[in-house]
Amino acid sequence: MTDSKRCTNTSSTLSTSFQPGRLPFWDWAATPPPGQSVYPPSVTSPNVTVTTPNGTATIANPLYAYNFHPVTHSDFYFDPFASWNQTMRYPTNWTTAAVVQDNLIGPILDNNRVSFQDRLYNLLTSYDNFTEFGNEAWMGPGASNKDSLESLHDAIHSITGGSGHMTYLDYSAFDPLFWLHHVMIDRSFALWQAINNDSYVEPMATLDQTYSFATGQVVNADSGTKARLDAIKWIADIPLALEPFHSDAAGDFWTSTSARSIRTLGYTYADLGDGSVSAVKAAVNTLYGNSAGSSALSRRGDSRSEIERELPGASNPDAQAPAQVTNGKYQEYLANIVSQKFALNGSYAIYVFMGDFNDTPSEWSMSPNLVGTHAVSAALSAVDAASNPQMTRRQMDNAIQVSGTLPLTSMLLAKVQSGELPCMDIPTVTTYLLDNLQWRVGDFGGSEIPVEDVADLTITVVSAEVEPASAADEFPTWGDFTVLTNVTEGRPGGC
Ligand SMILES: [Cu+2]
Repeated sequence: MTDSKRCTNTSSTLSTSFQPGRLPFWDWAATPPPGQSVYPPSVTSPNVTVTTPNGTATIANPLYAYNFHPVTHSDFYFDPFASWNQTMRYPTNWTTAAVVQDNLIGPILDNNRVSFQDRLYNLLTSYDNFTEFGNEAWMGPGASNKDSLESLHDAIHSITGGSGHMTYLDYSAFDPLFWLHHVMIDRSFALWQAINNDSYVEPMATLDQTYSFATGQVVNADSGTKARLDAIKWIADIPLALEPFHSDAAGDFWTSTSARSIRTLGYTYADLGDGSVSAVKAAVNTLYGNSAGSSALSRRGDSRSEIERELPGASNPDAQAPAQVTNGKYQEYLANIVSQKFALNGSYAIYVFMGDFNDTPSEWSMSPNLVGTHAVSAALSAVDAASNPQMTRRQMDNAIQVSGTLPLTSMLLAKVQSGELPCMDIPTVTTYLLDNLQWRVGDFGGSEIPVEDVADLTITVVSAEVEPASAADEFPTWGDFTVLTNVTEGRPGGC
């Protein structure tokens, strides 16, 4: 975890009193130091030793959990959340007696980390449209880019939550980990913005109701002032304010345009350097290029960290293995996944494997053959519909298709290295994936969900020819996608 935000002078009392404050980010994608988990002790230790005016003292770690004062059923509609007096990560079950299984989270995150890193690298280096980069809503069959920062963000929520607070939109922000995760999302967006400063919010209708926006309302970047939800509901293309964030004492709100640069808000990130595109590209290559498909050697297996340290990143053409690069290009493979956001009772995950795996759902996350976990974060269902009719409405009315991508290249390269796969060309990989690519759906309580139960689930494997980066401050160049129809066609969830 790294210290990140700097508050600068502003006139408001709150800002002044918060001047020494920092919100750290938790980088779940970067390669951790050798022998360490991506899930750091600073968030996993129940207690922490601090320095006080009278020496050191051991206190409850504020980053480990939030204690309610106390929790009430009127605030927490859904049991057992209303009976848990502390935020829970990976609770053993949904009962009052559940206990946290924090020890599971690190190994699961570590087993998914190459997937996180590949996804983030691909998003930062090959997505140049804000809407596609940011938003998980499915853009239709014509769109080539199915992943989004939002979808990757959902995966972290769900994997750190298990069936606890972080997994559910309603309650996740109570867990202190939420804030460290969201600063990482903010930082990822800031890195992307520095590279793609010509693309931003486009006017489009909202697909789902939020605190400020009604479903179907057209949201644009130049949000107006003092707009109230009641007054603007259902009226298209009215300038919107980013409620409830006031920009001045007169009651005006921040807008997407006024909040476009984080520097306006008084902070920055060290990785942005001087803000030049080449500096940010070089930083992205160093941070996340190592395990993306753009470098040739396998990043999976026990020697992963060692190999990663030897490779300076996507920028090193010498690192390309002869088996992978042909005529100066190599082949990337991705699994695109589309499904209904509210297909099930709350959040769910699609696990993609390459090869054999254990039938026990609770062991999927730790499978050596797990390619990655695509998580769909949803609000809790109408378990208690009588006390929360609004939630029932959301579940019933909103047929929202969302998408995400699990990169396959790193795992395929590992299979080449282990001798299971002869080479990376399309016919060979198609045959291999037809036999070995498998997927399952589960909730986060350790139960399997029949693939057929997930409305509109479609998994499609695509491939693109990619030209490696030619310099440390350049990115790989992607060609057009080819759909490998026969890999998944005719199988449950396959398209
Ligand atoms: Cu979030």
